[in-house]
Amino acid sequence: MTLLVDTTWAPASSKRRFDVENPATGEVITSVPDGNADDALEALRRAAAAQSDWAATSPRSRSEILYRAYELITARADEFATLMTTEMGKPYPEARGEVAYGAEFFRWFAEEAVRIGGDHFLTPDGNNRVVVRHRPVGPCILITPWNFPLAMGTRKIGPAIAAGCTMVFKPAELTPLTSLLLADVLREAGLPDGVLNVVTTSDPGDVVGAWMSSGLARKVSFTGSTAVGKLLLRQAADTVMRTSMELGGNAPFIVCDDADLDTALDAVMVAKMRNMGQACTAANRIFVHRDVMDEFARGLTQRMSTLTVGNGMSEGTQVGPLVERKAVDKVEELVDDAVRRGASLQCGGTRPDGPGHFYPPTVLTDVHPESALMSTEIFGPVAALIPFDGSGIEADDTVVAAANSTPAGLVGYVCSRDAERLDAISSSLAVGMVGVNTGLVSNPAAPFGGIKESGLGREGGRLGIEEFLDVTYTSTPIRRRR
Ligand code: TXE
Repeated sequence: MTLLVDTTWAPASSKRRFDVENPATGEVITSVPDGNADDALEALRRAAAAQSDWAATSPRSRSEILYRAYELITARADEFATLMTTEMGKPYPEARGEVAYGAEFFRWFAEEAVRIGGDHFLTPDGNNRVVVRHRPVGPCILITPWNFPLAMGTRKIGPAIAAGCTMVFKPAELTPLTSLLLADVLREAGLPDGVLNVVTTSDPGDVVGAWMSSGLARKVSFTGSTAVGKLLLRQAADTVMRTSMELGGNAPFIVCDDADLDTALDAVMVAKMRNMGQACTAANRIFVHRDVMDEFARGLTQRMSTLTVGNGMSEGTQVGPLVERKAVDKVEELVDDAVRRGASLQCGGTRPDGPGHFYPPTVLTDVHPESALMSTEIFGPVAALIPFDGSGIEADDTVVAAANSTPAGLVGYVCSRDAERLDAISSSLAVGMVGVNTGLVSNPAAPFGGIKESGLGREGGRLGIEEFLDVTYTSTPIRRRR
């Protein structure tokens, strides 16, 4: 495994490497090159040098590369899923789901690549002809987190290729292997040299800092923590770089008194337990109307306590390890804090002994609003239940106000049997996306993204490619006949 810079897979200039661990066992899988600022700048120079030729390729040829890559990923689904489970921990069936979802971004953007249009109109006075064009923003910096090692990459690389941008790509240090395999597949699909340059590093601040201050990149697309997102926004200001930020969430999940509880339980299990709760879309605060709280809590505890926890590669595993020891420490602290503030533990809550970074599925009821997990992304398999009271619109207003009382605004969920109520609540939630009687909102055809401190810009959907295009126009006076 090496860095991909231009045409060659190369070692880091320092010759240093860093280890990649299997979170289910704590064992080292392999090591990858530990790139530094010199490697980073070399990679970005290659991307910048390749930009004009790449922008001149036909939309059809870029589309065909994406289609081929889609097919190659699909054909190698087992290899991708095994690698992902091994370096990140998610159960193999979930990893297969991510391969399908991640590959789909390439197919979606293969279709978008050939639909980049423009506009052409006369000004209202009829004196000028305006031609509006879209063109690639230029070399892009792509930074991805570890929680969806394939899909976070394809969601950024897909539109960059479709738009005609070259790129430098830094995958998360915990999960670089899936990204290196993805780069390999893109080369096999015919991506020209220099278009995609991958730098793995254990020091993201060094590598990304060099890119941000180089003056060579025109855009940064980041998915990760809000703290790092804010840092990048400050760095981007120096060169007024375009930014797309997909940052943390703190999703409210609302169960109304008239909800179908089986539907709500199915939905909350998906919204809470997908990826062991390590998703920005994870249900973080589960608001349940007091009239249905007992039944809902019983049903959820029954489902959570019977899940099979283990190595994601073992048959029957439903819940894998968390990504690293630090993540388990954080979840443990949040649960202990909630219990100290009066929450009741219905199941889980005790970290097991033994190797691997495991934490059991946990249900907390009567979570106090001052608990740290109300304002922090739990990023673990912990369901925090908070009761709310009242009837009709009064109850809805109360729960919406509580749901909106956070700086994050990525996603929300609401369960009810009343269409009008669902519409009223979902349109009042201060979030970018709402799951209505479902726990899953992500889809390559939809514009994924948040409002408030959850980020800027949209990934996927019709808007996804626009993030990688500049809009320009020419204005030409019209000569009128006498
Ligand atoms: O995130 P980081 P971490 C949230 C979630 C999680 C917390 C911490 O709450 O518990 O963040 O996770 C790169 N300059 N999310 O520590 O550090 C890093 O190498 C440039 C939500 O893993 O933000 C990786 O590639 N880049 C989120 C990426 O940022 C830097 C997904 C994300 O890592 C950098 C992940 C720097 N100075 C975590 N420091 C979501 N939106 O889904 C780190 N990085």
